[in-house]
Amino acid sequence: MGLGAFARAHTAVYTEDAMLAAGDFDWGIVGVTQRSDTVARQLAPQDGLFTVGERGEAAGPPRVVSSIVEAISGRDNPELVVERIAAPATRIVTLTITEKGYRFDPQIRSLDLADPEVQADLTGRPPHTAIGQIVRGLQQRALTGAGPVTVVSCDNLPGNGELTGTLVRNFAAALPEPESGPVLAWLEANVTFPCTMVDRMVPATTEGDLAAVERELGLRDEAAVVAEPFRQWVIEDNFAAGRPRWEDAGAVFSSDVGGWEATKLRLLNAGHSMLAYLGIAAGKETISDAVAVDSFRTACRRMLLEEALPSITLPAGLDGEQYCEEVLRRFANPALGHTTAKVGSDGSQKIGLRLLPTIRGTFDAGGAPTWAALAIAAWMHHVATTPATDLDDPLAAELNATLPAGREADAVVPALPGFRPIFDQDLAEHAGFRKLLLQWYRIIETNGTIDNGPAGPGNEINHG
Ligand code: CS2
Repeated sequence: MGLGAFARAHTAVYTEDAMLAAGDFDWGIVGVTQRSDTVARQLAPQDGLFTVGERGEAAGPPRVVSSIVEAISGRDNPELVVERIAAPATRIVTLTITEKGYRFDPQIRSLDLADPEVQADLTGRPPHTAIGQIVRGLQQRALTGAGPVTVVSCDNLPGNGELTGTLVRNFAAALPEPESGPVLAWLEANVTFPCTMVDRMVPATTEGDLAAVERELGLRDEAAVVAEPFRQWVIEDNFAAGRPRWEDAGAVFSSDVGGWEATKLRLLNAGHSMLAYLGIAAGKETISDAVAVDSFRTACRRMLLEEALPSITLPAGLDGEQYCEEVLRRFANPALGHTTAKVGSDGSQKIGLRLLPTIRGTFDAGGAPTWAALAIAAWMHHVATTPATDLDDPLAAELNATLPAGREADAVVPALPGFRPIFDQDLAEHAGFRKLLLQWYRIIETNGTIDNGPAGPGNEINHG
């Protein structure tokens, strides 16, 4: 579920590699697009085939991936999606639907039952939400005896397996009684929700990427994607009905996926978000342009090493400092064209998960999360200075309603931490946090963030 660029460059590639390595061709992916039918329309006339072009140092040649056997527009064919989930041949449902696709309340880690789409799905219409589609599919499996199935979240959420299981149960429990009890009982016995950590930087494909792939391949491919050469997948081995031998494709099966997820979210994704908002404030179009600014790279490195790392329990054997340096190197890949606008989108869904654990952890240890607060201040500046209609965020309207009339630090900084979908009350009222935000916001407001040389304006960011 979810056929965006990431799913094509990650799940589909691992699955094809696993089939090739193990000689086990019994698998195939039915891809379901979520909000738009574009990718389904692009893939259908190509028999599901698409190219993955690698960009950057050690890039391999373009390859055509063949693991997608059907592409469905979920928005237009919700009943077909339910039918596919319910089919006895379906063994695994993977999700690459981004944070907002889960429609959950992060403070209490449960399904947002007030969400109008969730409510509408609960009334029994052909379901539009991913969680609704899964539960309706599971209900069918229970009725027809289609057998056990595994649901695998491949999104950047802490404890993504456990969370997805909770949301599925929340939806099932909210169904009217004659439906709710049986599906809940069935799923306890027949469905597993392993946790995974997924990693590969995959920007949105541009017209330029399509033209480059056409030159390399000699064919026009409307569904091509480009990605960095690096990829990683750590999976908890808890599958109810078999799985491809993803380990033969380089995936790692581990009992400490939580450690890997926290590491990746609070180092890679947190650094990414920080560079995105600093970059946006400085007019930098890509992450590689943003990380090339000395003061931004320094701020990012210091946040990772001095604030995030000490508050993470690393997976056994992982060298945290090396991981941070590798992340910074990956950010600097000039061939990728990963835009600050894309990484900075959906901030309300991301920053709470990526940055706040570091802020809480640093305060709890008696320190001051100077650099993580800079990232939050830069996000605030982005929200406050972007017209609500242009803000690429599912909660743009709610954020706009929280903003005061003035856009200066003294107005914005006291107001935004009151935004409950992101900040809890403790943090919102934390005087030290407020002070750091005020300092940074004033600096960004007065000087901007750019510092291209020793005498450039805004080099306060270097000095903290
Ligand atoms: C990025 C991620 O867009 C974003 O928010 O931080 O998509 C990032 O590129 C991936 O998680 C890398 O694995």
